[in-house]
Amino acid sequence: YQAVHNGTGNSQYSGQVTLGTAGSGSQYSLTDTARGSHKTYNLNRGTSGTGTLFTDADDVWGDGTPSNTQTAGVDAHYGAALTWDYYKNVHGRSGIRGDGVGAYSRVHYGNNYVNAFWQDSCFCMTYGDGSGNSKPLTSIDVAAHEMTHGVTAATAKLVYSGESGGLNEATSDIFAAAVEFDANNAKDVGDYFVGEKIDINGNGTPLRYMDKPSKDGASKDNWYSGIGGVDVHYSSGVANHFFYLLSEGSGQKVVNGVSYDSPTYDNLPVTGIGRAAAEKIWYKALTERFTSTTNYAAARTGTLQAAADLYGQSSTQYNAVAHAWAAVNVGS
Ligand code: ASN
Ligand code: ZN
Repeated sequence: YQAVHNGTGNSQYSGQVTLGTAGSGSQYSLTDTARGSHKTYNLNRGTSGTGTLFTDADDVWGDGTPSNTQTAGVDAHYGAALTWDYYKNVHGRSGIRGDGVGAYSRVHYGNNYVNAFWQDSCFCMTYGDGSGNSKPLTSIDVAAHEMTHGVTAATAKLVYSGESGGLNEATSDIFAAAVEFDANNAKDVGDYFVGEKIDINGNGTPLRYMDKPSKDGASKDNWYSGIGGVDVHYSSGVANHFFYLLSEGSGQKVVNGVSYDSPTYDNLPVTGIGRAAAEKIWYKALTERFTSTTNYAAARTGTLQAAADLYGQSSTQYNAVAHAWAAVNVGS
C-alpha cells in the first residue's frame, strides 16, 4: 500500500495542476493511486520497455518547459487523470476497460518523434517529444484521443481500416474534445479542434477541425462512396463533423471564445442538442451498438437506437441525430 498524495505539477500546456502521486517522506512517484494506479514512465529517448518511473523528492514536478525532463511527465499524467475522471464521472466507466485497472504512460519516446500512440498489447500510451524535442505530444486532447483508442478496443473493437477505421479515429477525436471541455482548464480551454496545443504544423494551426474537417486540407466533411479507401485520420472527418453538428448546430457559433462555422452537405440548417447529450449518444452507441465492422450507415442506425434508448423515438435528440447524419450525407 502506498499513501495517496496530491502532488503539484508545472505542466507545459495546462499551467499548474494537481497530480495523483504516491509515496511518503522524500520519495514520491507518478503513481495515481486513486485512478487504478496509473503510472507515468520516462523512456529518456529510448523506444522500448518502460524506462524509469518518474520519482521526485518534494512532490513538486516539472517547471513548465520541455527542457525539464519531468514536464512532459506532468502533462501526460494529468491528461490520463482527466480522461479517467471524464469516463468515470460522465459515463460511469471505471478505467479504459471498465474494470478499475489503470494503464500507464511513457514519455520522451525516441528523438524528435512527432506522434503519440496507444498500444493494446501493453495497455499503455506513448508520447514523442515532437519537433526539436520541444513540443511533446502530451496535450489534454492527445492524451484523451490515445486513451480512447483503448476504450474502443475494449468495446466496439472497430477495425482500424475502411469506414470502421474512420469511426474508430473519430471516436478518439470526439472524446478528446469531450475530455478537454470537461477539464475546464483555463490554459487549455475546451474546443472542437484536435492538437491545437502541440503545434504539429509549425504555424499554430490545429491538427484537425471538427466543425469543418476539410480545413486541414485532407479530411472529409461528408460521406461519399469510396471514403473507405481514405486514411482513417481523414475519413474520420465525417463523424467528427456529425458530432459537431449534433452538439452545436450548423453555421457560425462561438464556444469558449472560439469561432466555428460548420457547413451542411444539403445546405439545410441543423440545430444542436448540446455536447452533453451528443456525448451520451455516441458513448452508448459505441459501447452497446457498434461492432468491429460498423460502417457509416450502421453508425447512423446505432446512434439513432442510442438516442431512442436515452430520450425516446419522438425526442428532439432523436430527430437531431437523423438531421446531423443527413447533413454529412449519411442517409437511410
Ligand atoms: N497518433 C496516431 C493515432 O492515434 C497514431 C496512429 O496513427 N496510430 O491515430
Ligand atoms: Zn488515433
